[in-house]
Amino acid sequence: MTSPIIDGLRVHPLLVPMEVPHRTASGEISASPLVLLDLFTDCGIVGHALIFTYTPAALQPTAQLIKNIEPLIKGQLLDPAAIAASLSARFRLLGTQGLVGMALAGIDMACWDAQARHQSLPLYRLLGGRQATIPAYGAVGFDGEVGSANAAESWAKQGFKGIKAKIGYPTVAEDVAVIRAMRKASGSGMAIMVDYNQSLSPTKAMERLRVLDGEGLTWVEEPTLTTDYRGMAAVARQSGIPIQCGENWWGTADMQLAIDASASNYVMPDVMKIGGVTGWLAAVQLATKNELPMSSHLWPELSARLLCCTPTAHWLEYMDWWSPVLKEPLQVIDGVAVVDEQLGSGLEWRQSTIEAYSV
Ligand code: SMN
Ligand code: MG
Repeated sequence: MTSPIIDGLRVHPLLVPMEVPHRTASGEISASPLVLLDLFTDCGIVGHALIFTYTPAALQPTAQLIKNIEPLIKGQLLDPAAIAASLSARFRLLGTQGLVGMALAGIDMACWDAQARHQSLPLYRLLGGRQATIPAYGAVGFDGEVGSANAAESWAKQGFKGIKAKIGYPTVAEDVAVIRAMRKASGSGMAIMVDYNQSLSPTKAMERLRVLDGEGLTWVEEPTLTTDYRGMAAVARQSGIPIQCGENWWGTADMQLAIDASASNYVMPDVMKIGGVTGWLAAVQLATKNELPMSSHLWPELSARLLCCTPTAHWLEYMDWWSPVLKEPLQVIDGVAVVDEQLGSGLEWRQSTIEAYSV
């Protein structure tokens, strides 16, 4: 089967409203700035991907940057790994963190989607994965005792067996109160994770985690700055609760630094910041070699497929913020992500919303 040739890229910058703004100790997201990518080939196959830019300020620049990269890949063979290596080398001087990393990750995701579609395979099968039972947890915002308990109850009613709450309230007593309110609202069987979104100093984190130790938490996420590998490791050493990190690693170079420092017990790379599908596959090598349970961050549809190719797969983070732009959002049944046999990464756009939310 001859490889298709890349024929062009189309980008759609969208601002997708969120029913409930997502609050964290480090800021709030009230709408999803998304860049939808379509990668065209000479045989009619189209690869799809989406990039989340966190803030509307980065939306148009990221979309334009992706479009500006089109001449570098147009006319190239559809060979995702080779394209990732070539683009990484082209941006060696500028670096592949930040918006460049986001743009390259989006192109990588679209290339792998197109490759799987060209071979008439679901992405997880192209990558040698297998159907796996991936538990999903629901996201709970920095919404206080009542708001967090209501969200916890709602996830429990939908059959989820895990929830993750953003904490880092003014006092650790408030953190504990939110945890206990969620536990009461969702039942004793619910796995509860908490996420400080890098809001504490290592010292403050150690103080708080000593208090949280008896709360039966599954993990404490990013208690301190993700780039403070030594500080995170010091917190992990004294914590009785597993420490989770990864969503802010730019590529596997950061992941390797965290592993070398023993900064966390678990890992959760973000499929965009880690470098797209190619970056995720490299992260899987590191997690498997170091026997680190590996979870996902955002991108539930793509992450579910990739966790089927992850021997140390742990939890999938589920949120439905981007469902309005998708024809078939990820299904979670009885708390387990359903990975069907849709070709590629299963992304098909709902055209009506592209018109409605284009900016
Ligand atoms: C998070 C970070 C950024 C946007 C939304 C949510 C959070 C998570 O850290 O782990 O989901
Ligand atoms: Mg987080």
